[in-house]
Amino acid sequence: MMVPLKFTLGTSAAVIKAVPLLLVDLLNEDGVTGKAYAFCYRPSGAVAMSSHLTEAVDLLKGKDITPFDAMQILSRRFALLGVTGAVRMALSLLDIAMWDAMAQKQRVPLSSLLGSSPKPVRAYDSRGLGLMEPDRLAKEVQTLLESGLRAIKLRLGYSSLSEDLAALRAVRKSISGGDVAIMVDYNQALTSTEATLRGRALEKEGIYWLEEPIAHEDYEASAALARELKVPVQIGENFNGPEGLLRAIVARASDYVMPDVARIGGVTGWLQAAGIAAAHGIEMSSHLMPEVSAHLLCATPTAHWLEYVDWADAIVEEPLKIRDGMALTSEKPGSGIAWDEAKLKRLDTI
Ligand code: SMN
Ligand code: MG
Repeated sequence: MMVPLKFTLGTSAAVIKAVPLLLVDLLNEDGVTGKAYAFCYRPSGAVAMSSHLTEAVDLLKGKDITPFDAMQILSRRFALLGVTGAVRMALSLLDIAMWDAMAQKQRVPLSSLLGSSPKPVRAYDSRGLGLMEPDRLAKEVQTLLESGLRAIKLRLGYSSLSEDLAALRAVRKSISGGDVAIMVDYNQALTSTEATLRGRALEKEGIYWLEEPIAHEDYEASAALARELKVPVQIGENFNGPEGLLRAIVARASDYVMPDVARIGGVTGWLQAAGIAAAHGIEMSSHLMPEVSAHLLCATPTAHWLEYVDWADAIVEEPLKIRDGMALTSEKPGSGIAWDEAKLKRLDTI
């Protein structure tokens, strides 16, 4: 379904006013329903994913199976089509729903099932600060900070460096006196040369990280950039499975990593990725879907930052709570996601 956003999000790739979310109810024969949702980027992404997901569930129907074993089977069955893009996202969603069901059945929060417990996790606000006029950015950051978080993400990628600097300075000035970290995200807008030029200028302004400055899969160029710049380079929302993360880490493509639970292979893929990041001593953050990601960061040895957005507040019974700069991981059994039927009905009529 299309869920309207409270803050329009202008990125260098697209202006997002409403997000296509795919909601999954995985009905198990024992009566437990595993839940998951994903941001599908485009409405057609949701159509493709639901088609892959239906087929994946059909392949498992009648089997008493765990998420790990299911992913082993399904990644073979989908290997010739390619476990990437919408296929990878569909399998990740199924995995998340299976883990949710397993935790619910054991009556423990997902983070506890993973060997940890639901803790507060450090979070930054990623709901707004899209591409817009500096005075509007200055106003919006004030509204965002009312949530109580002490770090925010600013989207950059204007047509010139001076506009990028004007945006950053407007935000910085608006929060002057406040001890607020600013992450910046280019959504792959720059060439390597331009990224070096802009990165050098931005690092003098004291940004916390520089996210996806160039094409996400060019790990070699990203590694050259990370070597060149003092400011930490952040990538990862496009990693395809733990093997994608491993390739990036081996190439030293970035200083930090931030996989997306719906592309890294769900909970199963995240755990493997977290092991790889920890073994290399690299800080790992999350990308979107904070309700599930919070549980995962509780069980991530090098947990860094949760990316907070409130998109699912429009569909769930209990929105993720924020307190003192932290997101409070749900203590309910499972991931804590339950659809609010009244909210869903209202959205259906929009
Ligand atoms: C992002 C990606 C996709 C949609 C919205 C925002 C952004 C992020 O790259 O990191 O949040
Ligand atoms: Mg990003």
